[in-house]
Amino acid sequence: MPTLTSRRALLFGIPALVLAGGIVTAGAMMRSVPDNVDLALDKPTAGGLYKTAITPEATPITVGSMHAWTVTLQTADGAPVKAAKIGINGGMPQHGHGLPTSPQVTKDLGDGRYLIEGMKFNMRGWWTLDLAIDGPKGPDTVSFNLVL
Ligand SMILES: [Cu+2]
Repeated sequence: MPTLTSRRALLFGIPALVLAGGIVTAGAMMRSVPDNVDLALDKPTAGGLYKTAITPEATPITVGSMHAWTVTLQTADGAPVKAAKIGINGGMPQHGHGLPTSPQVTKDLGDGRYLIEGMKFNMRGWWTLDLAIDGPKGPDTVSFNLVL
């Protein structure tokens, strides 16, 4: 997935930029992201009930702009999960704050795909995007990491 490559480049590029600049500004705001953060945008849920994937409507994701994502849900054996309920939460683990907006599923796109609208990331750094899924196999959760 090309977006993964560019995110990796960004992840390792930030410390280099800070060094090149010669100045570390704003202390905690520039805290570096741990090297072992899993940036995969597709993964199984914590309890293994579903396979999930999230796709931004456009890349790169720009800080401060309202945008949409598509969530794809499948059962563990690959069948589309229809009529699921998805709760969305998230925030910045290193800053102790949540999302600045309250994104929601606004459309069932069919075939286990759901449109999430109202997403906004208002600063650079490490974000998590947490989904609480309630589907035919039961409730499960998944957490994605993004580095902007
Ligand atoms: Cu923050």
